[in-house]
Amino acid sequence: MISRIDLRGDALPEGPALRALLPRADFDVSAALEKVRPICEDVRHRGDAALIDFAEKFDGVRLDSVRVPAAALTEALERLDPEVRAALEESIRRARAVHRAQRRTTHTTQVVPGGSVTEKWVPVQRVGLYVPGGRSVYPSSVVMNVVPAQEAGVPSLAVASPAQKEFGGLPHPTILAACALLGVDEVYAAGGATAVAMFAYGTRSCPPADMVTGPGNIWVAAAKRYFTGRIGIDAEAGPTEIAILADDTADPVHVAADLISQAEHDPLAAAVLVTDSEALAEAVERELKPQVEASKHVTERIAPALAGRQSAIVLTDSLEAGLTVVDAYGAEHLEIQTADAAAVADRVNNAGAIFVGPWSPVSLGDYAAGSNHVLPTGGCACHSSGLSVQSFLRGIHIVDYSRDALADVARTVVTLAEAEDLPAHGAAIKARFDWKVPGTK
Ligand code: HSO
Ligand code: ZN
Repeated sequence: MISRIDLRGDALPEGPALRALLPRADFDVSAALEKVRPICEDVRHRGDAALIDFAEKFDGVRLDSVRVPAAALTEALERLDPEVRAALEESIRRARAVHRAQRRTTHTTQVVPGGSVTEKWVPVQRVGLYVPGGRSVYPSSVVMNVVPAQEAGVPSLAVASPAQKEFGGLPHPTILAACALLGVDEVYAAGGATAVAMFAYGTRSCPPADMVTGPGNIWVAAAKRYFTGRIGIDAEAGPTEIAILADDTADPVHVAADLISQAEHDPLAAAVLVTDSEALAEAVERELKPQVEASKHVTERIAPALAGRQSAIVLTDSLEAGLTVVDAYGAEHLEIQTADAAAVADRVNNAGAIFVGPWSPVSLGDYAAGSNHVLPTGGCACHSSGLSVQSFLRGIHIVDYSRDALADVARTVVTLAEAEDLPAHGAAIKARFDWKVPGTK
């Protein structure tokens, strides 16, 4: 059901050597890149007509237009199950509270009298949010993308999600309802790489965006990579991951349930338990079987995800060694189920999000902790963070020096310019002082 990696006995290797021993899915975005290139270029040249053709090819439905009419959004919200509506509202409320606190304020540093640098935070002006359809229809991901963008003050926000044949070519009604609940009225029926290309190049019905965010499959990741450097992207989201660092105080029933919870996403999803307790490892293995059998998406996702090379139970000599392992792994989600969990969590350097103790499972964070669930995967947690207000902001430095303040530092600038053999840089300073910068040639 799940393999074991026994790292007990010898000292742990370091860095890449340790990472090579740890489980991880093959997620080869570069191979997919070649396939998405012609799709993106077709959208560039034929715009809406290409989007309509691709929806017919990939989603099996012929659209009149890619833009979702306002009435469809209102109707979807009216028809939304009141209990789901209330749950989404609670999720939004909590996410707003957390993300509002991430807002940045303009800050001025008075470097010298008469010389200041102000850092002004400006939102990205137009953002396209991609929301997957098909196997994964996640209104919660609409919340996790839209809320930080709104809290950052992004003035123009559009959502794209694949056309669904069974809903007459509209995106899934729960996605539409979530958009309506969040006040997003610009929505397109476009899927995968075609949606990313629509936002990147713009079409007659969809103005181009400065940035595209949102989860997606390998085609979405490949399209994002195709446009890297041309538009902003949040991250190339790969299959989801849960790592659990646990000791013998952890409850194997909870550990097994949490591993399964993320395996439920994708046959390539990773579920990794790192523990210094052989007894816990055995108890979790025993517990997995009945829980997996009792779950809904066993054959198509959970069983292959747990059995895949990306999932394992990793045994270590100590909790200390376990900490080294989870830091080397850099999980998207890391649960700490140990004694004194908060202190252990405090020592972790690499994780997309950390879930502390027995009452903070990843599922809570997926929906209603207030934290964001768009997080770095594939080890990217070692250098990147999850989606936040900051993802949608740019800090612009505003430099404002008086004549005296410039005169005061002129020699420094000219000296450095000459040291770099860039005399024209120095000349731009000298010209302002009749070429008489004190102490320079
Ligand atoms: N665990 C996923 C997000 C999600 N879970 C959406 C349920 N719905 C990646 O963080
Ligand atoms: Zn999830």
